[in-house]
Amino acid sequence: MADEARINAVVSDIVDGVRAALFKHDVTFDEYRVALAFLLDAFEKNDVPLLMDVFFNTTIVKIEGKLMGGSKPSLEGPYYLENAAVVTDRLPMRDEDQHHTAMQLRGRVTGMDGRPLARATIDVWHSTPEGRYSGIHDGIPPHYYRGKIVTDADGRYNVRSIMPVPYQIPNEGPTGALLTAMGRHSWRPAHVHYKISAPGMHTHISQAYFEGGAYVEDDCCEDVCEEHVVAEKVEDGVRIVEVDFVIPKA
Ligand code: MBD
Ligand code: FE
Repeated sequence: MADEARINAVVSDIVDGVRAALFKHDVTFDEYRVALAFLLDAFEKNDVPLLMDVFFNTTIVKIEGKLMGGSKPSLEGPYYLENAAVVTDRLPMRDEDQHHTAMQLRGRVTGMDGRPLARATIDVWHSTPEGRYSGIHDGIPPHYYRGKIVTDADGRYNVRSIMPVPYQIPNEGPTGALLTAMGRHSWRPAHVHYKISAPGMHTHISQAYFEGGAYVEDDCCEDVCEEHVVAEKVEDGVRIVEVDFVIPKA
């Protein structure tokens, strides 16, 4: 993997691309100093993961998806927590949140050969109704709106939660300030995160978005692809989020 020719080819092309942009816009030394100060600030404030999520992570995810085959992957984002509990019918939530619009996460996990993946683990996590993440932001117990679902013998999963909302990425930090300075917003459409693992299989990371939802066409992280937008479907007042996954071998 770390062969010299490849490293040289990739890094040289990146540098050439940046240089071409600098020449194209006659970037001045004052602007160069602002950029350098920005990078140092982003490192110091641990904002580099978010910066990479916004600008480049999605590109690598697309490449990886193309190389692996199977369902298209998404960004993992910064808010996955490893030790969520196994859930069988409903994600844990605050009592006062139970009146929000319910959603049902369901679907089927198969291998590339079409056979069901039984006992695969699907970690799901999503925002609270006020657009925060449990265990990350203040005031929400860490296990809320998170859980590990285990697929049945037919590879199926089926679990209830409430609808997430659009999420504004932290914009008081350097990355948010950069987006603002560019005249861009820092919102993501409402989304559900999935991380699927099964022995011998590639760990698949995905997100689902809601057709017609705010920012679906204008995600600040540019992660949305057509395959991940779930069509509007409501059964007895419950928004159905039906997503099947095809997982390649590791
Ligand atoms: C999120 O919730 C998210 O999913 C991504 C990709 C980036 C920042 C916050
Ligand atoms: Fe998220």
